[in-house]
Amino acid sequence: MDQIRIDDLRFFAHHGVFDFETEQGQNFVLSVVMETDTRRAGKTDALEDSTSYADAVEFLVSFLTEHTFKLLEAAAEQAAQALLLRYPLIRAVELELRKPEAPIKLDFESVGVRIRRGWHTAYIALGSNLGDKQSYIQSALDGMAENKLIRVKKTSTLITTAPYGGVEQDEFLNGVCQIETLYTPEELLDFLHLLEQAAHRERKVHWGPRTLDLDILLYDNIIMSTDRLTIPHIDIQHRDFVLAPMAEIAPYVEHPVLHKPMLQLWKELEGTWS
Ligand code: A4P
Ligand code: MG
Repeated sequence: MDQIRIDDLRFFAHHGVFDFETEQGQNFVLSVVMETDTRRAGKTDALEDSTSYADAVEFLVSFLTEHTFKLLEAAAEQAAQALLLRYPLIRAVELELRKPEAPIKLDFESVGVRIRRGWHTAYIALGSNLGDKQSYIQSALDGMAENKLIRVKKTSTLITTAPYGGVEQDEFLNGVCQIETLYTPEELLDFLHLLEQAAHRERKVHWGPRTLDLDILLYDNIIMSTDRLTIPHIDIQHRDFVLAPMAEIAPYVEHPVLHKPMLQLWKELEGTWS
């Protein structure tokens, strides 16, 4: 991706673990690389098609002088997040914050942290087969839309599906949505669990009836498996209630393990792929 960058910008602020650092303040040095598509602005030569680096940098310096953090890690994290929330054309930011006068009795140039943060694309499976299914799913979509760390980009049609997995139960209402998020996969799972709890979901029977089930199908091209989280979600290729809505909103998105697009996986499951 294209970059807009500023190197070694100096400013005065009050971050530090020691009282004298937060009271007296000291010099800081900031370098920022903003990842954004500059093609359009490159063609039109119009500032409204880009992100003004003057604005962005002034915003960052104001943020870092108006707030006080003990740790450079926290200052960098919060500043990167504020920037990404403020400037929608910036997809990711690499931010380096250094202290040339850190209280260390050694000969050094500066100490600092460098982080990279950005928007991630994820697909969430939505399911309900208990109570007012449609309004449980709508409450999940509303809950995501109200969270500033999530942008809901696309939502599929909701479809009625027969239960899969051998448990005798009512039919499901299913769909998927595409989101962009600043959450890590684990943080996203925690947030989805909060939405499930708000829908009074009780975990009684594995694969059993539920007011609301929210699963992370894909998160960028990540492949991971921990005690809590498997991405891509298991068994996508065998589930028409996932593949039909995915084929609607993301037909050419590839399964990162199977290396096949969603539309193909769906047609293979239906037996109509040739
Ligand atoms: N977990 C691991 N990976 C993920 C992930 N990618 N996204 C862990 C979300 N959670 C993930 O899930 C159990 C645990 O899985 C979570 O705590 C998390 O740490 P759960 O939602 O509490 O339990 P569950 O839904 O009963 O089990 P599971 O294995 O998630 O089942 P599925 O795969 O969600 O399938 N038939 C139709 N027609 N439509 C459906 O929506 N859904 C299921 C449940 C069965 N049959 C269905 C449908
Ligand atoms: Mg689940």
